[in-house]
Amino acid sequence: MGPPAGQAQEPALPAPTGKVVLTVSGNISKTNRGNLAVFDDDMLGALPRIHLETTTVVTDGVKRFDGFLMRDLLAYVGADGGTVTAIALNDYVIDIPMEDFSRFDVLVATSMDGTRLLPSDKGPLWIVYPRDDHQELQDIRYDYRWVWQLIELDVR
Ligand SMILES: Nc1nc2c(c(=O)[nH]1)N[C@H]1C(S)=C(S)[C@@H](COP(=O)(O)O)O[C@H]1N2
Ligand SMILES: [Mo]
Repeated sequence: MGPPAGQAQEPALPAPTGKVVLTVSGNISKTNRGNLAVFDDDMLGALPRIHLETTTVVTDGVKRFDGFLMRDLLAYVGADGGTVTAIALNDYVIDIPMEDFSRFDVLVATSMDGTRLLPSDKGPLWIVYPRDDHQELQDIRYDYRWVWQLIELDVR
């Protein structure tokens, strides 16, 4: 017998060589460590680079964020589901509907105003919504989803 229908193995992702900064788990078809997709800075840097400028509820004035689109990351790991659970270094956990990432250009930011985000201050990664471009996003429901110190995404 061949592999069960629908369980065809996708090509594996490259393996990280540096420190792992992001882990993607759950319903993904591309992996590089057991059932997980783990990323170091170089691997994240290979995703298309995007920037956006927006105010935030926790900083003053307009900030420039550089990073990659959440939907590009999710496509890269072959994510299939309705919800992404974002998990932070400080144990903050929140469910985000996957449709946010098709409806809006949601960024996973690696730097703010040209400086790499560090775990001591909102890093290594910060989920950033294009808040100033959409009135709908200027709402507490979305503020919850701006997870800083992001370290893991679980797709369900
Ligand atoms: N890692 C992490 N991200 C987080 C939070 C948190 O506690 N930890 N709080 C969330 C909430 S509840 C809101 S409203 C916004 C802004 O948080 P603050 O107003 O408590 O600073 O960040 C979100 N991102
Ligand atoms: Mo909040």
